[in-house]
Amino acid sequence: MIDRAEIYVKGGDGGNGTVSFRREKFVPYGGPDGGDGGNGGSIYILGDAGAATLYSFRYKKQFRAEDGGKGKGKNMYGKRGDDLIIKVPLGTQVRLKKEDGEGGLVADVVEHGQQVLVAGGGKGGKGNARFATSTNQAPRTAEKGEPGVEAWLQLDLKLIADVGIVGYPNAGKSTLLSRVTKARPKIADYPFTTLEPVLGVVDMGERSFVLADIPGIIEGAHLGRGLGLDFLRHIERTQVLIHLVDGGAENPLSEMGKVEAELGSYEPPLNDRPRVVAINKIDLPEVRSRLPQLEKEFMGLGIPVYYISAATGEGVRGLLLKALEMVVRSGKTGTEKKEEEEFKVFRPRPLPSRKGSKREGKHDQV
Ligand SMILES: Nc1nc2c(ncn2[C@@H]2O[C@H](COP(=O)(O)OP(=O)(O)OP(=O)(O)O)[C@@H](O)[C@H]2O)c(=O)[nH]1
Ligand SMILES: [Mg+2]
Repeated sequence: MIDRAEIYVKGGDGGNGTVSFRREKFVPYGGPDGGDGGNGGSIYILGDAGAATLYSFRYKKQFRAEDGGKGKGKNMYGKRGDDLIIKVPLGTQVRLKKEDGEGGLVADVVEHGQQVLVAGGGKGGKGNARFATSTNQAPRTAEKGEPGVEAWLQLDLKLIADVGIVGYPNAGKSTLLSRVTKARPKIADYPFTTLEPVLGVVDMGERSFVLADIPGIIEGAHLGRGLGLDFLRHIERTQVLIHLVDGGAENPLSEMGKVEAELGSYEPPLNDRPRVVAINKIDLPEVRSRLPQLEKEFMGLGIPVYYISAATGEGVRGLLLKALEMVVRSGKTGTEKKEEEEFKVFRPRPLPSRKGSKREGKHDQV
């Protein structure tokens, strides 16, 4: 899945104004009649509920709106350049890329039909007809069209999940997701099997919610250890977290503490999110035999703790019901929450010309 893409956008240039004079029979010196150039087309980004990924931007990265046409004689305006619309999935954040790294947020596209101007077309130049004055009745000047705005944009697709599963590598997060949804993430008994978030829909009869499995988190992840913490941006908007703990770990409580510390050092901190703890792998005899001890240790946390086996399904339904209840209690689905946020429409200024510049996106992931 591609969750980040870089694209180049350029509004169409304005058409040049024209120098022209009327030519009529019996009128030796006709007045100026050079028309204005047409405005260049603009580029808009449009939220499209039918789009699911940023996949298409892997192949097409450059977008140019049509240039405005040149002005013509007989006071004819040049043709206006056509606008170009780029459709993106809901949950896409658009940032302006600058030479010195990431620029500001241009838009947060969360609604179907939401349209944001990202590169305005240049204005068409005035034709010489506009420059006629009483003292200069035959002006030979016309304006050039303005160049369209150009910019590099970074698109980030924020997955919109209601519940996120966090935990140490190997805790069984992907096993849990595959148990309760149709998603089929890779599962293996080595750390960092999951390299990027995977989503699935949990069908609970009358209601359903979206569950996200994300990569494992280890101590020092905020410093880049393991797979780092970047992927947490995918669950910034989840209402509820399931903290999954491997019941067979040497010290499950301290493992959980390490992950919590990392969630706290992420910006924005995620450790104030409503959460439920699930101790996994209770089907293993060595885990089952230490259950009384685990219950004692985890009781003090003051949050709901469930004992489950993602492999056999034992205890899983209770966990899901609790997660659903917490989502419902938060009163917001991922989609509703976003409507409260403010959207900025940003109009980038023209960059110094970078004609013909080609850059490959650095952040594409498969
Ligand atoms: N016995 C038992 N094994 C489990 C259970 N859940 C997961 N496992 C095993 O634990 C290993 C890790 O499972 P994953 O689901 O890949 O763990 P993960 O948390 O997604 O790991 P990362 O993606 O690396 O962070 C696999 O070998 C699973 O088969 C369980 O409930 N019982
Ligand atoms: Mg996994």
